[in-house]
Amino acid sequence: MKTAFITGATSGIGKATAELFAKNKFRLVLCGRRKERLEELRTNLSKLTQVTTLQFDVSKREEVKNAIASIPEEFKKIDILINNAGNAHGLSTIQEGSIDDWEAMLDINVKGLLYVSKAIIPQMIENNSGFIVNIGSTAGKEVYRNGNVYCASKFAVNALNKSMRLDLNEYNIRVSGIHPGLVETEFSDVRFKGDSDRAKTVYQGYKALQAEDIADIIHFVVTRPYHVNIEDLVVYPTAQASATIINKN
Ligand code: NDP
Ligand code: 8X3
Repeated sequence: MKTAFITGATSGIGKATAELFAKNKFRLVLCGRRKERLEELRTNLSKLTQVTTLQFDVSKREEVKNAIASIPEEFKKIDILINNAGNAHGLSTIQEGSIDDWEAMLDINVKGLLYVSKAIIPQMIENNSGFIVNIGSTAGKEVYRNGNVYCASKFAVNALNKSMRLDLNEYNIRVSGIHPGLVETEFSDVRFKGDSDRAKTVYQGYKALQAEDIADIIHFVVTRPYHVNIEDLVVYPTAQASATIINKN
């Protein structure tokens, strides 16, 4: 049984991935900050597979280190790391953007991904095997107006994904980047700080990607034969042609 460590498992893409992986009998280490959601996931998914949960903030270096050091023995060998935790905070011009929002995005989306990877990679190297899936974004391929720092954080994820492949190549560690376009999750609620009416408009007038669509792709990527590594995968909803061209009704 393979063990998958999923950050940002309490919502959206991470949660759908946890549910799909549980059905497919992966042993799961599920992470997030919201304790009650982690408890609910553990209760529900334990009916299908072995599950443990870790409550920590990916942007807090010591919390990451301590949480990962506390993983129960039977979950300690991580076969698959899914670096998914992340969000956009705000959607403003560079001149009007909030420095707190910028720091949150860089601390969570970039440094958080690094802290978690740094804690898990050594045992993958020791095992001479492993799989890291980095959830980037189409925002990491093409910038859009007001996207500035979120886009920069996802361009960084794209660069780190490529860098990990180079540096970890000699240890048989596979590294894949998955870059979704618009996915209907809690993402826009977070971006617009709980303004759910504004968040809803992002997904109105067309069929956005669903979290389950991305979970399905992640599952496909990690279940290829060991000699197959999908390096980079960009996925849009059919209605979306680029960051800003969306065929709405
Ligand atoms: P959600 O808001 O639904 O989920 C975000 C997840 O990240 C939650 O589980 C949240 O858990 C976790 N998270 C956020 N901040 C932290 C933190 N500081 N420490 C630990 N966990 C954290 O959004 P999505 O599912 O859409 O987003 C998942 C990933 O997909 C992100 O990296 C996002 O950038 C990316 N993405 C999303 C797209 C979209 O359109 N939705 C498109 C392209 C990429 P908790 O709050 O419990 O900590
Ligand atoms: C999320 C998709 O277009 O809001 O990464 O940046 S977008």
